Amino acid sequence: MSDPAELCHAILTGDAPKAEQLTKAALAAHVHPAELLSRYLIPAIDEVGRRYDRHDYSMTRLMTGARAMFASLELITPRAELYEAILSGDHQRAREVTKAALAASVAPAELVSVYVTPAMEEVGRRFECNELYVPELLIAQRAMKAAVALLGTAGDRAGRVVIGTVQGDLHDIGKNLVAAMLQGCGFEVIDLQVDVPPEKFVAAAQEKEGTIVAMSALLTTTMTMMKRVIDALEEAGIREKTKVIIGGAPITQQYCNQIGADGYSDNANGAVALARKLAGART
Ligand code: B12
Repeated sequence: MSDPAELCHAILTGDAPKAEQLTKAALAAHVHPAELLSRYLIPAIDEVGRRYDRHDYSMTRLMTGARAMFASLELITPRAELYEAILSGDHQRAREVTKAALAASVAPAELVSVYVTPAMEEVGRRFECNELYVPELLIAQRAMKAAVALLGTAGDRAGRVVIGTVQGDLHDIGKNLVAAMLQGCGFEVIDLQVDVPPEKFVAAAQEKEGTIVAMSALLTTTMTMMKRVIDALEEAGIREKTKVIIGGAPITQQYCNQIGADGYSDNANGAVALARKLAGART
């Protein structure tokens, strides 16, 4: 990755194509848009202004500096807005901004990992600190779903994943993020939603050989259902051909080993890496 600090230089020298290229590289490397804005774009354009005031820069150089800054800003703004739209539960805005980002060829996986997931993690954090309550949580989730619904799937399927929150458990924010991320990375995702009994996981896995079963659990009382699902896959005679990945706040690698699952991750990016590895996919 190029150093985002070079972005300052591109703006100071009025090199718009370079500013665009560096911004794209920084966003792809998950540098947060707010950081790009506050650490690079604003200081650079301030400096251009100062040089103009000191008569070091001509009006033409001021204008080319501004053009380079706008080339970068145009790439940053709509996506940063997605984070804000989800956080504030504005589902119409979330949809509009996602459409605009997709039209500008932003990769769906990048939208999910850099904007949607951090926004929902922040929602979860605020909920826990009583900074927001269940209605706001659900409204934010609706905004997230509005954005994710537009992402579709990439052309070639990287593999098939059946995902759900285990029986007795209604938490679905993390599960939805994992599903969205997998979908954004080209997997065919069958979402069984929440409170999913073992036989439903088995039936969905039986539909196609090589399916990955992905389970989410947020309660210590429901995480034991994961083992029940693995046993049910065994009983149905499809465990060998069915990979199992698990996650959720109380889950650990140790628990994964203990119940004989094939992989665990504590985040949505990790879920994709696991699924790719297990599907032997090259995406
Ligand atoms: C939001 C929330 C709720 C919401 C859920 C809304 C919804 N639609 O999901 C509501 C209000 C409904 C709720 C209800 C309850 N909740 Co609650 N809830 C939470 C809270 C605050 C945040 C969870 C969340 O969404 N986090 C944000 C997401 C992004 O993180 P995540 O789910 O962990 O997912 C990430 C990773 O874990 C991973 N991941 C997740 N799934 C998967 C799957 C795979 C395959 C992989 C690889 C990775 C992966 O990737 C995700 C993205 O990064 C947690 C506290 C916490 N910190 O976890 C409590 C918490 C989970 N809840 C708790 C409890 C007790 C309950 C209730 C029993 C409360 C009650 N008395 O009624 C009920 C249970 C209802 C039920 N039967 O399920 C406890 C659980 C305690 C325990 N150890 O069992 C917690 C930990 C709160 C606490 N500190 O006590 N809850």
